[in-house]
Formats: sequence, C-alpha cells, structure tokens
Amino acid sequence: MTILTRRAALTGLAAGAGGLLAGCDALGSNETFRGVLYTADGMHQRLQRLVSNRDALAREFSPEQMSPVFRANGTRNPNTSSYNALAAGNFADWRIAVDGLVQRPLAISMAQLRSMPARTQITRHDCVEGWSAIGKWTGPRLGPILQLAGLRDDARFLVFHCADFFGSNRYYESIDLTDAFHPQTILAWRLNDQLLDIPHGAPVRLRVERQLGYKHAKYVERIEAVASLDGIYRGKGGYWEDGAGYEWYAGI
Ligand SMILES: Nc1nc2c(c(=O)[nH]1)N[C@H]1C(S)=C(S)[C@@H](COP(=O)(O)O)O[C@H]1N2
Ligand SMILES: [Mo]
Repeated sequence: MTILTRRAALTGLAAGAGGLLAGCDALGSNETFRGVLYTADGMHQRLQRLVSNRDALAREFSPEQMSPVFRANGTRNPNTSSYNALAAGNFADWRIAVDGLVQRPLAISMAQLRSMPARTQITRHDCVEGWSAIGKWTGPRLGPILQLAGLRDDARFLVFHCADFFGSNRYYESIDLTDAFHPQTILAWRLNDQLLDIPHGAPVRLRVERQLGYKHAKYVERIEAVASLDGIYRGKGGYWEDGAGYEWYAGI
C-alpha cells in the first residue's frame, strides 16, 4: 500500500508526539494503525487517537443476548420512484459506487457484495434518542473494498450517500480513515441471519461499531472518498451534523 508508505515517511509527526509514540511501538508496527495515524486530520484527532485507541474493538455479544426485536429508526422506507423500482427487482440492479479520490472507481452489485468474504458480529446499536438494540450483522469489511478501489494519497474521509430523503434533504454520513479501516466497519447486507430488510436499510448499510447510531448510514448507494468535508452539503459531515448540531465524531 503505497499510500501508507508515503505517509509513514512523515516522521515529523512522530517526533512531535515524542514519548507517547515511543511507547506505542507495538501499535506502530500495525499497518492500519500507522496509516491512519499519519493521515489523521489535525493534532487533536491524533492525540485523541493515542489516548483512546480507536482501533479497539466494540464489544461483541452472544446469540442469547440478541434483542428479540431490532427497532427501525429514521427513514423506514426511502419510497422514491427509483428506490421502489430497485426494490421491486430485489435490488439486483443496485450498485454501490465507490468513487471520488480513488484510483479505480467501482460499481459493486449486490451479487458481488454478497460473494465477498464477510464478517459477522453481534453488537449493540445505541441511538441518541435513548434506545439500544443488540443485533447480528453480516457483510464485507469496508477496508479491503477501499483497497480494491485504491484510495489516493489525499483521501481523508469517506462520505456515504444514501438513497433516502429525510425531510427535504438527502441523508448522508461520513467517517475518517481510522473508522473506515477498523476491523468491525462493514457494509452489512444481512441482519439477524436474514437479508437486510427495507426498514433497516436494504440492500446495504454501514456498520461503524465504535460510533453512535446516526453514523450507521442505511440505503448506501455511493461511497465517496474526499480530502475535506467542506462543500459536501453544509460541510459538517452528516445529515444530523448539518441540521441539528450533532457531533461529527460520535465515538462510543
Ligand atoms: N439513510 C439513513 N440512514 C440512517 C438513518 C436514516 O434516517 N436514513 N437514521 C439513523 C439513525 S438516527 C439510527 S438510530 C439508525 C437506525 O437504524 P435502524 O433503522 O436499523 O434501527 O440508522 C441511522 N442511519
Ligand atoms: Mo439514532
């Protein structure tokens, strides 16, 4: 991964973080950690990362702990004419575009997505509106898909464009490379051993397990790699961030 090598050469950052980094040799030898360390946007994020270890896994649960009902929230059906047409065809013609600052733009069909090596994880979803649910999610990790597309050196964020309008604006969300390459960040197409249904984001939604519920974009039709969130809608990185002042970084 040339992107990581080039950034790893930016040793000025390592010198700046001094003793903290020296104590992190084991983490520094991990490619993913090193890659995100040198691309993080500003000292604040780098320090937060060193202190809180954003590579740590979210807790996973056993099947007996799964919620009997996983509530649906926000959009329960995008209900646009194009979405309805795709749903009528069982999403056979759905494509997930991976574009923006990538070397090889992709248009992934659901058949392709479902044939990729997948991860299954039973995790707890926490919504800021005050409810939680434990569910079992299956789908390929986002990291290898981004490697397939080949992120360009200037890519720092991934923007998830959704098929639904919530109110009058389209729903969207964004994450940084740390979360994009986190082992539990997946494009889920299965929930509780069933094909993902429409209320929960069919045919594919993001699971980004170290963050709160609103970051988990449903109905994902495009993943755009960008250098900055400026100029994307109102520039705050997400539907709720733009409209209601929610934090862009909703780490848990
Ligand atoms: N596209 C889209 N994604 C979305 C939302 C939405 O309205 N539209 N709501 C968010 C919120 S606030 C939560 S809590 C979860 C709800 O996921 P669920 O419907 O599977 O419970 O999806 C998130 N992702
Ligand atoms: Mo939520």
